[in-house]
Amino acid sequence: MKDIPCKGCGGILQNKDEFRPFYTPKPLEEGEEPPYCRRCFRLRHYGEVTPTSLSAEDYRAMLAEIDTDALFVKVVDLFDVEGSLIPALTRICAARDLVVVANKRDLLPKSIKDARLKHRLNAILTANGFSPLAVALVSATKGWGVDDLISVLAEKAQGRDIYFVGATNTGKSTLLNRMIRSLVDEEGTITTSFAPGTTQGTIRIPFEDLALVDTPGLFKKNHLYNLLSASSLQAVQPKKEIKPKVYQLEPDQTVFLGALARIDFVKGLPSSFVFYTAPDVTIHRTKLLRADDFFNRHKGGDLYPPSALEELPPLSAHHFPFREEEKTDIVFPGLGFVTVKGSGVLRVFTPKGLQPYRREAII
Ligand SMILES: Nc1nc2c(ncn2[C@@H]2O[C@H](COP(=O)(O)OP(=O)(O)OP(=O)(O)O)[C@@H](O)[C@H]2O)c(=O)[nH]1
Ligand SMILES: [Mg+2]
Repeated sequence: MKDIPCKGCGGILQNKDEFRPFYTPKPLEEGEEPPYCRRCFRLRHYGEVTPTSLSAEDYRAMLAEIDTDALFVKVVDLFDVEGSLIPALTRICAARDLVVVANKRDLLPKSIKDARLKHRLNAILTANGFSPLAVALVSATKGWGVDDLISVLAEKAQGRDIYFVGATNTGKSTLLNRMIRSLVDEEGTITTSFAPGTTQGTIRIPFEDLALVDTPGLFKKNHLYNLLSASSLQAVQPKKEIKPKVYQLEPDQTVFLGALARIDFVKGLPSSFVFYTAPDVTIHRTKLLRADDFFNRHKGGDLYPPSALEELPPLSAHHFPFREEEKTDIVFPGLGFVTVKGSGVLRVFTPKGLQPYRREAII
């Protein structure tokens, strides 16, 4: 029998072994509408997540099969731009016609100008070795920019197949479902979820003279989702426009982002700090002198996430100087970022496996 992919995640369905991936209890008939695999079924009906992962080898094998002439659409997450670039994709994308889509525009404040965001994005893309034919800002969940994106893609594809690639959880499948809705006025059937690793194989959606193809995302190495439980992972992902929290900080003060990051203002002049994180992440200011004690007493409680039951690796320190002349972001991939204006030095603690980095402010 020919391989029948699950219409939710693209994994090849089987009905022999319920302990192996892509099991379905339903009979598999060629030519019939394929069922969902059990994992997609549970995800869609009960929000239950069964973790899976695609090995780097499987991923390379999948990419190797893609027609070299296809148009690539690389989807990045505006809440974690650099994290979702994935260096491994630079070389693959360099050889292709590429459009970059920056998704989740709805999470960043509406007050920021799109032109500013695009300008910063272009700078980041160039610095990372990407030279796309076009860059688009969209919100797949809200549908913002999706019709414009469709026109851009139609023009650049010229009848070639279009592959949606990128890091896991950037919203590739959500975007495709949204495009399907715009194009044929029907709900897309691809499974999406807050958990990384939702799409497991390629999903081809024929449209007119070409096909739109969803692909599994690549896992990010340095990322919070490698450390957290499902519920904490949900807590750190903002679902709607982030309301920035503004603090004026003095040297010798500390701010905690849950128990996932500790920012010590070790020296400098009083400066402004604007935090962009999900509302469920507690932001707590204290005196540097009291910080150790506070952390030990309140991690997993008042300092949430993680929950009290989750053991995280020990914290390690990173130092970031910042200067008056430029606004700087300290980014915690997956957790958010803080925009700093002023001058001084920060000492930042994060659990091993969550590597903070610094960039020129994106906002
Ligand atoms: N706020 C917001 N969330 C989005 C947007 N697009 C997708 N998401 C959310 O991001 C999460 C991941 O979406 P998916 O579409 O499953 O991501 P993916 O890139 O297909 O992920 P993989 O299949 O694991 O590679 C889900 O919780 C989506 O609801 C968006 O435009 N705005
Ligand atoms: Mg997907």
